[in-house]
Amino acid sequence: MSRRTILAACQMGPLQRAEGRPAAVARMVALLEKAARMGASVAVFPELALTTFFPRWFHEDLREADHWYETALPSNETAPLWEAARRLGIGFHLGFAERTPEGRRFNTAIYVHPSGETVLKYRKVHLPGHSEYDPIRKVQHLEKRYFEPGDLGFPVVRAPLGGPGGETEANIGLLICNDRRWPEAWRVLGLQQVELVMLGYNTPSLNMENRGFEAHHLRVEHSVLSVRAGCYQNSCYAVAVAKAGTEDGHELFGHSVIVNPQGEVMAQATTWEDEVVVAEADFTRCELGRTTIFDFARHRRPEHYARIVEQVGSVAPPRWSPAER
Ligand code: CDV
Repeated sequence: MSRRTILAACQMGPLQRAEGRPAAVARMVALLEKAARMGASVAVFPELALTTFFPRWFHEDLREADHWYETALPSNETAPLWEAARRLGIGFHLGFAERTPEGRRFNTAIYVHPSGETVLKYRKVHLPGHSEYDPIRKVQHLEKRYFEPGDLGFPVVRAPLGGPGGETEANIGLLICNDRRWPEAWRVLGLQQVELVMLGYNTPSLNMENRGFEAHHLRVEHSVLSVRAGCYQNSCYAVAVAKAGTEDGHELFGHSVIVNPQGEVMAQATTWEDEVVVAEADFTRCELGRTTIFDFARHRRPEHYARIVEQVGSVAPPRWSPAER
């Protein structure tokens, strides 16, 4: 069985608040068609790909925000995406806001096999931002208001990708946006021999917290740095995909990347618009790191990692003082 396949990052340009799902889905179908023409077996779309990045808008009453969420997929409006995947024989990753029948709200991603079946579901664990209106911020980031932390952990599954022949399998894991900055999330995937991490993001090009200066170019640098480190330290590929451009006056950066298990950027988007970039993965390349420098079974020392799971915030260290004479 071949272990080679072509991965596609399907970056999306901005979606304005007034735009509906049909406009987003039509653009996604066009991106999927382009990815298929470029030989891809799997296409990765951004976080919350079906709407504008709505957590920048404050709703006092949560029910006013209900229209941003999906209650079932595929729906009538999103069905063309599933139909296109089946027609093209390509798998896809989709980020969306999920409202469950019990009324719970999650920032969710799924990997869908070309047959239309959902193979893997993940709910974002690391929710950035705040839950109440914050007058200090120029732009709100209300993910903690609109979502609860994911309750599915970080699952990995071995599953077929699509593409010509559809024969390539990979150990697949998902992260969402802010998760990419947390080494704990990558390591939990790495401990399950993940080979392909798919993740989408919506990241403002400026730090809006106004609690200190962050140089603008470092916003992109920190995103790419996090994905490269995650791939290298866990011997996996990643496709990290932006929703980019200016949404109702608010900039999100692009720079979607495909990264290999050595932590090298294999392909990078160059616009802040709808754009497809592809790179060939050879999953046998995940074995080098996994069997040498990051052979976890031989080298990890979990007896010294207790703080990672027992402690949440950092604590100040004891102060050294000179020995008494
Ligand atoms: N959607 C996100 O999770 N965005 C965060 C921003 C707020 C820093 C990110 O980590 O990119």
